[in-house]
Amino acid sequence: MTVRVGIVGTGMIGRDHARRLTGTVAGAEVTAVADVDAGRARAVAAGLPAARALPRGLDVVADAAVDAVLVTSSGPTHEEFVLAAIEAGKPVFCEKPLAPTADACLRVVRAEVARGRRLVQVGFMRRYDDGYRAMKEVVDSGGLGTPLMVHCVHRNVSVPVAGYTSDMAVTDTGVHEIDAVRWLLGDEIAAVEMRAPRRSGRAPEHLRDPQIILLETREGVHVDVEVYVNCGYGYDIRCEVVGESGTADLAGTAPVTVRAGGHRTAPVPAHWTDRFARAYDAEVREWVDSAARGAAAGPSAWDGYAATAVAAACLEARDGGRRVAVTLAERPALYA
Ligand code: NAD
Ligand code: ISE
Repeated sequence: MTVRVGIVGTGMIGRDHARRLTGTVAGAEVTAVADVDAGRARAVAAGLPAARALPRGLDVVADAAVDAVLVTSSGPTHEEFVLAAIEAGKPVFCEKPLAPTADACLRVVRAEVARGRRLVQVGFMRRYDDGYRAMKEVVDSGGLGTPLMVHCVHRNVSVPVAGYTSDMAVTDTGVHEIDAVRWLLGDEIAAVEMRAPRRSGRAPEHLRDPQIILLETREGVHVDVEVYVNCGYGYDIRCEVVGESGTADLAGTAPVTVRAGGHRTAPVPAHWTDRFARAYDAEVREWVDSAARGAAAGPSAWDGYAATAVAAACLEARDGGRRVAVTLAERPALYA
């Protein structure tokens, strides 16, 4: 069966996933796209073999030639399209964050629970990265002993001066590490704090950059996450789990290290599109396979809710200058 996919939002990652669904992942074709920038949607549709540009995102969800929906519009708009897909009984892949507020995420969780089956997959692609997967295997095997600490780094070369805010460093960027840590440890975040070092001269005046997120899990693991989104030199993602008797950290991504002229060098990826290319392919492949069965797998709406609830607590901690406890709603049996 070929899964006919409709895409809402044809910006950077929407186009990347459209290309992936057309040339890389088998068993899918893009049949409809929409964007508030109608010209952009038309241009993307023109470059795809079977896609039509429709006026609105909700038209894509309702379209009879769409079996499953991929939501890649900006975060605050996700809820409307994901709720409509659940209502239509169509599997939906939603890029992170599921929604920018915990309340909005909970509305999605409740709609899915009312529907009685999983239809939502959230785009936390680190769970599909070979390095993170190998790290999780080591943690789960018990080879490190009981986990004690996790150290994470999330650095972007730069972010757009307009449109990217200090809050997004947590809700859009650090949210990847919040999810990765929950998944790696199989533990929930119980409390958070934040620190803001001096502002980098590379960052625009309105942006607090870098920022440091501190997480404590229910089991007592302490986690530090450095988010620095204007580091200038590359897309640098690091993660180290420290256990009682050993550590595991992500290996570098370069296929080769060069020793020459008295130096040892290896390239740093330039962008998330390069660093996580294989992980994006794998998550979309799993989504297409599960959509062909009319269901969803992978990171769930509950994971999207939990990550956003932690991110919201981080903002409260940062703005109030205090430690904030994270309170999650009761986890529905659907996500057991
Ligand atoms: P972008 O700004 O390049 O693209 C967003 C697109 O959505 C734009 O074309 C915009 O016009 C369109 N849009 C906005 N509101 C809309 C609406 N109501 N209906 C239809 N279209 C609408 O942004 P992006 O970088 O492609 O990010 C999109 C989403 O993907 C965000 O949620 C972002 O956090 C997420 N993202 C995830 C990753 C990842 O690593 N998983 C990477 C990049 C972006
Ligand atoms: C972007 O939305 C992503 O999800 C990227 O993976 C992340 O590195 C970047 O900071 C976000 O803005």
